[in-house]
Amino acid sequence: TTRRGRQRGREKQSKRIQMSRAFKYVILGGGVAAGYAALEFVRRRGDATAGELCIISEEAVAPYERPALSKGYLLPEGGARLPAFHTCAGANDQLLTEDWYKEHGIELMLGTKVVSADVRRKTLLTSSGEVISYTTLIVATGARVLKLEEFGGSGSDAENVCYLRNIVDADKLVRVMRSCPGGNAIVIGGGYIGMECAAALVANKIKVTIVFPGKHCMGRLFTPKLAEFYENYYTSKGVTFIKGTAVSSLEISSGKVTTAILRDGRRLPADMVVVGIGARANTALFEGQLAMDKGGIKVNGQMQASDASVYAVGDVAAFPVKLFAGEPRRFEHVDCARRTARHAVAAALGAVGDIDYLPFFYSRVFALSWRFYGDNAGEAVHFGDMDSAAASSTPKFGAFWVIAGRVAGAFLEGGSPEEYEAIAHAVRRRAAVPDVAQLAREGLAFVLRE
Ligand code: FAD
Ligand code: NAD
Ligand code: ISD
Repeated sequence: TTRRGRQRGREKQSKRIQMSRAFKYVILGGGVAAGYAALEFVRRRGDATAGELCIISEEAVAPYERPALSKGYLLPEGGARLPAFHTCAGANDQLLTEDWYKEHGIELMLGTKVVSADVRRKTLLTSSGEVISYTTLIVATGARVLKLEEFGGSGSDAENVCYLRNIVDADKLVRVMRSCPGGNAIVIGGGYIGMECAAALVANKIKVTIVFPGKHCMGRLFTPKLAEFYENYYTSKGVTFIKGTAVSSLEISSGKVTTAILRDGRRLPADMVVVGIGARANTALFEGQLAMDKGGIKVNGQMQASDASVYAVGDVAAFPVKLFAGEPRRFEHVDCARRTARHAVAAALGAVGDIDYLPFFYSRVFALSWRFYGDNAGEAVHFGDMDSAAASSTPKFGAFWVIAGRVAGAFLEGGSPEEYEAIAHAVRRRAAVPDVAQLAREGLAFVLRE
């Protein structure tokens, strides 16, 4: 190398050094888990947090309650808007605006993507070329949407095709929805996003057809019988279900989808398309560096990864669930993000016991609202009158899942706080079920007695 080459190398090196910063704690990701982790740091360390903690987020805004995006954010009028749903509003806790992070000396690096991570050196490289080093890293990178292209489809870039993961997606969805009042929406996927967005589209007076390959909606959680109730309810609101098939292609004209073509050749007119075909945990930065499991980063009961300086929380973490005999599980639900985040911070700051997590998922659509606790494995025992429930304005019904004579999971639509508490408690203590027929007959009364 020439002298000039060496000089340039030194300049580059010193620029790099200038662009390096070190923090004791770094949270990678700025979603739900990051917000709850930050609050936990401040609660536990008070002013000592100042200057020690950095959050790096690809998103342009401070951590917010992602669930609001498919619910309050999509209301036709008076929709939820930031700053009202920053974390930790969803847990009725403190609202952490950007100012809150400033006030507590927490470095919030927004609009900054981490492009590579070096676990051995304890460094992260950002899209702006900055090197951030850490003593302890909390990975909270969440999950990304699966794209049609990953299943051999196309059309994701069309002006009226919407995904929903972040606030930029939600703004596009609102824009597109408002551009076609009274129009036709094709919803691809009958999971959480498909069902919640379909309800929001109906509220916005858009005609909805949901298409998915499965036999019934919410295939990861619902039994066929539970699904039947919700499908009937949606149908009564004007939604059409096309099940057991898929959209094979989207016809595009002037940058917009005009028609969805099904595998069997059927052509559905489309003014807009919403795609909700699943998510993948954002693990790529750590593949080959940390142990993986269940599509996520494998952690122990302290939320600590195979490298002791790294913790993983939220959607990206596969952790042992005591209630399931320590089996590692990964959940893509907000309660898990909140609790694992708090637990990781407690663990990183000192000794805590291993996490003892009761899985909890929920959804709210139309005037309906359900909660689920535990595991949907084993024999499903339905309760409540699900047929007349459809006619009721306040339906109440559900299911227990029973494994080896004990309650393993419980689902309840339309419960009161006391009833939800009772089913959660039954799952938590794995209530004995001497007679499944009695459980079906008694339903909620069975757990309320305890
Ligand atoms: P996220 O909240 O997704 O946050 C991940 C963050 O990491 C994002 O800010 C992302 O930009 C950032 N990031 C990723 N990679 C990088 C990188 N390389 N560099 C910098 N930043 C990066 N769950 C429920 O239980 N109930 C609900 O009603 C519900 N509704 C939902 C509605 C929607 C529309 C969605 C998308 C999810 C919903 N969920 C719901 C799931 C719940 O929101 C997630 O489980 C939760 O957000 C997970 O939190 P997290 O912090 O792990 O990930
Ligand atoms: P999902 O896994 O819940 O549902 C995916 C749906 O897409 C299923 O109906 C599946 O049959 C269908 N599907 C799969 N491949 C398909 C294909 N090629 N063509 C058509 N359909 C296909 O995922 P989602 O609804 O996209 O949700 C994404 C993430 O957001 C998940 O992590 C979910 O947990 C989370 N989320 C949770 C909630 C909640 O807990 N209330 C609400 C919204 C989103
Ligand atoms: O958990 C949630 C949820 O379901 C929402 O809609 O948080 C949001 C809002 O309650 C936050 O304000």
